[in-house]
Order: sequence, then structure tokens, then C-alpha cells
Amino acid sequence: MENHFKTNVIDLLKLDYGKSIKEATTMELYYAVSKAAMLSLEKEWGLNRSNKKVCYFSAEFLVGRLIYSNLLNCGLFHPFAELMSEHNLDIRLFEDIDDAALGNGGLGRLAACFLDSGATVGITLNGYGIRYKYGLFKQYFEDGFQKETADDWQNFGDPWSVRREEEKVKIVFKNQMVYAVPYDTPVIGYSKNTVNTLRLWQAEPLESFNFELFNEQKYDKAVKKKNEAEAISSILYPNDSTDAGKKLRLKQQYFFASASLQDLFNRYRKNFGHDFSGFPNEYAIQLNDTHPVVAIPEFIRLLMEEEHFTFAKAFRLAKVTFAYTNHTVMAEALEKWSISLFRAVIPQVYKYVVMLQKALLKELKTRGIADAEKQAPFMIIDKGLIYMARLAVYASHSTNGVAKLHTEILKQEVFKEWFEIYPERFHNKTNGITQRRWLALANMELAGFISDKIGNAWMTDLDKLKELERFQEDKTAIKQFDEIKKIKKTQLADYILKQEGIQINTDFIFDIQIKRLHEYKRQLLNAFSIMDIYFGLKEGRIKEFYPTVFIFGGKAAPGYFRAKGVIKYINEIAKLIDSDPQVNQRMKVVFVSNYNVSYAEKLTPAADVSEQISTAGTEASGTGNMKFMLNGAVTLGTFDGANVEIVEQAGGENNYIFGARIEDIEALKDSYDSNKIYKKNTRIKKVVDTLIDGTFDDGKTGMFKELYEALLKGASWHSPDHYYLLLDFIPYCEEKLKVNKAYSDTLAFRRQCFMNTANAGKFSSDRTIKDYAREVWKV
Ligand code: GPQ
Repeated sequence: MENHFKTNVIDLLKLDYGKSIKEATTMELYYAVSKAAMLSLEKEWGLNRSNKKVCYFSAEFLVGRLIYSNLLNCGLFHPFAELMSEHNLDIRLFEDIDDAALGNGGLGRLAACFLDSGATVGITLNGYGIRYKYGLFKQYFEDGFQKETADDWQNFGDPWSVRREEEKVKIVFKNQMVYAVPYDTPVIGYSKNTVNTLRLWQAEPLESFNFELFNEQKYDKAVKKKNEAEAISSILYPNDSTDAGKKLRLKQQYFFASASLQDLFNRYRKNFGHDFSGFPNEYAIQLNDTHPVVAIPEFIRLLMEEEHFTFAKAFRLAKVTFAYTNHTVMAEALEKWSISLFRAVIPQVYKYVVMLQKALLKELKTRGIADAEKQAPFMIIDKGLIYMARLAVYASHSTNGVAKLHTEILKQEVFKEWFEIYPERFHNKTNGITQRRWLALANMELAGFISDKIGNAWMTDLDKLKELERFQEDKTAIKQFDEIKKIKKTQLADYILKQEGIQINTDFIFDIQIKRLHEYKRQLLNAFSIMDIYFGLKEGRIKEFYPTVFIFGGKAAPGYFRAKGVIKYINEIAKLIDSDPQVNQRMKVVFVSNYNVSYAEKLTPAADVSEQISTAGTEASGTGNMKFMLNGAVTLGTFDGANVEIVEQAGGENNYIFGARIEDIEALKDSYDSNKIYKKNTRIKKVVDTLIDGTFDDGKTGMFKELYEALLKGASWHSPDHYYLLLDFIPYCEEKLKVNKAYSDTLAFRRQCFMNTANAGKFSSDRTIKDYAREVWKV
């Protein structure tokens, strides 16, 4: 097989391009290597397994670059590396191939990690989503401002997918009918244990163009339907954790939900005819947040209209089939559709939402929840809106949060009343990450070190990392570990130089915050702390300071004015520090451009300090935090999301936790006064004032003033400083200096990092998937 692989690459190049390896372009080689790997799956892919199949419905799959992980999982990485070296080629040449960025951030990346784990642990877990023509926009900076360009990822071809023309289905909207055409990508488990499928739907017109209109020379009209159809799968909405309530978005959701269900129904009928009572024994459907929740009324509709089910029976089947994962407690992300919009797009489905609402009211009454006030938190339809999260809790058997703390908030606040009537439906499934991509591939040096010490069983059993603990007092081992970090820092520095044209000193501490730009994630707080250090150094208030580079990466939604203001502010700080000889040998700020999965694979292994500083109670889980931990960074963070569990595993003594906890915020929130803090504390005032005192220039956009006012005046939709930056400011700065100090004792600090790696076992998505399999999907 391995030998076949090499000759297949060569044959494919000849066949498709008439070229030898030497003559082939990177893209041609990419194509040939990918296709040769696909050929090796012939036996495994598409095996009809008789076990229960789990369908992961998600609007986002942030798979990143597939070629290296697929080669690894196919067991072809070695022959590939050999082939490259035989021809004097660098195995990294495919880094020129863009990521498939069919997701925004954590939610989409989680879906991708889950697919990897599902196939590796050997369950049938297939992904269903949308084949966006354009993924998440590409980001670049112009004078420190974020600019966006389209992500035309298919420009590089898509050798990993196969179009399944014969399995297309029709999707009906009120004023439109389109095809959903599936493109299948193999999801390859480690060692090809199992090969599952990621099925992404592409929207296409029923006919390419209208010949009659064409003959009448009405060319625009002739292609109008085509364009309107293709629009449905044209672009990924770039808003992370916010609900824009747009018509096209609802179309997208219904499009892939209905297509996926029709697909499952077609398959089911082939095997079992029209007796759908056994459907839940064959399929479990996991809804990734509310984006695919419209699948529930659609499921009921299909059963009633095509299989002549009664509502009661269809509803019962839906509940057994569906499970729902919630990924945020923030109100602005919990999707609500206006009834009028919903009916304007999919009137045929609305009917079934109304039936669900009626059934709900009836059930509430039998439970003695009769008056309007008590019913309010349950209402699926209320005051012109449809509440998708409530629909999901009501018409499924399982609702889960993504970290312990998050699940507690769901039970006690967001879905409090639901939890009271259905306690058995709620449970926690702490997120995880795949160690194949985030350690084996992203950090081969550390992976090699670990396997050297404890063997390579950790590749499929991450708890094995615990065995590293016996080396914690072994100075040679810790020094090796330190050396590896140095290598990763050097590699990152080289890459940043190449990508950004910015030089960084690898002797500096690498302090990294990479994630979507969001007020609740508080990149602005990080920026403030950097300004405080800047002033502290200049004033002589801070005497000892280990040189540090503060690295940021992340995209702001194009319409998110404040988030863009924060990017500009950080870029201004970078400029200020660079041009100040008094400090520029001791600190540096870099905002890398176009942060994505592949960039994360370079940044994460190089971090000394992982910044996880969201306001307590706002970050559902986080998964970047786990990637840093696994790669041996200490967490500088709040008691939020999965940080809590990271500290639980790796120990408070090996991490740096600061700031208000949920209870603290709860207790003071009614009397919170950011102005008082601002006026009283001169350090805080000095830093915050840089937003308005002319220290920085925002190019007359008013961005900085607006940030200032958000902190001190609030806005029509929120109170001043509603993410408590000023509250946590001083504790954060103190903790940051504590990490800084700890770093100067290299060995002791590296031991802390080492203990994080050794205790990261829990955060394998293999564990998460097994938990879902056992407790939710029953497979
Ligand atoms: N998350 Cl609701 C997203 O990335 N996008 C979203 O639209 C929503 C949530 C994240 C969440 O913010 C993180 O805390 C989680 O770790 C991640 O989902 C995966 O659960």
C-alpha cells in the first residue's frame, strides 16, 4: 500500500498533467498526493456498517488544512516524507495551500475535532453541513485597521471531496426550489480505524439557465434563477456568537437541515421500507447549537406528510432522535426568528412549529404551569418570535453544555425553568481537542519527546500523558522540554517574519492571545495591561521585568465596530512601543494577520503563556485554552469555562488565575461603578485615557472614543463596562507580573508548563466523543 502510494502520486501526475514530480507545480502535486491518499481508502471508505450512525448537523466545520492530517491518519506520512526528500522537496510545501475555513471559530473547530475523534475511536459519526463557496473572510491590516477579502478556498481545488450527483435532493422554499448536491469528504480515523464522511451540501439551480429567455436574448433573466440558487451556499456568515436574523441565513439553515434529513430518510427507506418506528435505532442526530434546529419541525413534517405519521408519534420519534448542544449563554447568540420572516421563507414548516407550541402549552398545563407569566420562559412562539433554543430543549431528549461551569449556568439560569421540569435532559460534555492535529502534527518535536519517554499510546489514549509526571523532577527531561519550546518559538518567529515582516526575539516570553475578537473575551483588557506595563517601565514603577512579546491573533466580524476598534488600538500600541527606545528592548506587541487553524498550529506550540481572560461566566468553554495546555503553556486566565477544569487537572500552582468569579460579579453587579474605579485609580485612569488623550490616532473613525464611552458611559443596550474590565484590571496586571517573575526561574517555570502537558489527558476530544456516545447517542 505504501509503495502504491508513491507510484500512484507519480502516475497521477503523468495522467492528469503530463508532468513528472520535478515539473509539477505545488498545486498539481497537492492534487496528486491527495488523490493518491484517497485511493488508499478504497476499502475502508463507504463500508456499510450496520451499527447506529450518529449525524452531526453543523453550519460550520472548520477543518483547516486536510492534507497533513489525512496523510498522518492514513499512515502515509512517512512514505510522503520519503517521496518529498527523494526529490529534494520540503514537506512543508503544502503550507501554500489555503485552509478550508468553513467556520468562524471554536464551534466550527470543535465539530472538526469531533469528526477526527469519532473516526478514531471507531464510531460512525458523519458530519452534515454546507459547502460554502466562500469561507470566512481573509484578514489583512491597512494602517492598523482590519480589512477583509473573500476566501475563495476552492481556488486550490478540492481534491478531498467527491461530488455525489445521484444523491442530490430538492429543497423547497416559498418562492424558490433548488437542488442540494452532496460533496463527500472522507473523515479518516487514526490508522484508518474507521473512515466516516463529512457531507457538505451545495445549492444549485434545477436548470442551469432558461433557454427560452436565453433565446429571447434576455441573458440576465436567463441566469437569474441560477444565481439565486447558488447564493444559498455562497458564503459563511462571519458573525461568531451573534444572531443576525437574516433571511439568507434561515435559508441556509433549512437548506442543509432538510437536505440531510431527506438523505437519511432515503437511506432508511432503502433498508427498512416505510416502518419508521425503528429510525432512532439507526440514527442519532446531534444539533450543533441552534443553527440546525429547524431540522426538528422539518423531521416532524416529513414523517407526517410523507410517512403519514400522527403528530404525537412524529414528535415522540423526534425526541428520541435529536440531541442539542448549547455553546453560549449570551442572549445575542440564542437564535430567534421573526414569524413573518420564517413564514416568508418556509411556510410549510411553520405549521409544525405551531403544533409544537400547542403541545408545549398542553403539557405545561398538565404540569400546573398555567399562567402567562410562568409560561413565558418556555414559549417557543412568543410576541412574533420563534425561540429556537427552547424548541430544541423541548423536542429533543438531551441538552448539554460544553464545560462544567457552563452547564451549571444553563441549568441555573438560561434554562432554569426547563431544568426544573426536565432535569434528566440536562448534562455536561466538556469540550476537547484532537491530539493528532494539535500535538502529533503541530508539535512533532514535543510528540517525539513524549513518545520517547512514555511510548506513543497517547496518540489514541491521551490520559497516558499522566505518566510524564514521573519526570517532573528530572532536570534533564525538563531541559529537553525547554529546548523544544525554544525550537517552536524559533519556528514561529521565522514564520512571523515571513508572513508579517516583523522580527521577534525568541529569548522573550511568548504571551499569546488568539481567538475571535469579542468584547467578552477582553482583548482590550490585555491591551490595557500592556499599556500599564509600558508606563510602569517608563516610570520606573516596574523594576524587574522579563522581556515579553505579546502576540495577538483573531478576526473581528466585519460589522463589529468595537472589535475592529480594539484591533486598531492594539496595532497602535505595537507602533508606540516599537518606536520607544526606552522600552522596545523589553517588550513588543504583534498582531498577526489572518489568524486561522494553520496559524494556530504554529502559534500554540510556541506559547509560554496562554491568555484566557474572558469575564467569568461568559466563555462557554474555550478550546484554544486546551491546545495551549497540551503544548505546555501556563494559563493566565479567569475562572471561566474550561479554565476551571484545566486548573482542576493541572493544579493551581501551575497556572495563574485571577479576577472576579461568577459569585463575585453576581454580588456586586447592581452597584458596579466603573467610573469610580477609573477616577480613584491613577494607573487605570492613565491607561484608559490613552483612548482619548491623543496618545493614539484612530484615523478620525471615532473608534477609540467609542471604546472609552462603552467603559464609562455605557450605551443604549448596556451599562458601563459590562464585561468588568476595570474591575479585573489590577488583579490581572498583578498576576501578569507574577507569571513574568516566575519565568526567570527557567527550570521551575518549565516544570509548570510540563505539568500542564502531563495533565491534559482529559481534554482529548476522544474522551468527549466517548462521553457523548455512551450517554447521549447510546452507541
Ligand atoms: N462558540 Cl454560540 C462559537 O465559536 N461560535 C458560536 O456561535 C457560539 C459559541 C464557541 C464558544 O464561544 C466557546 O466557548 C466554545 O469553546 C466553542 O463554541 C465550542 O463549544
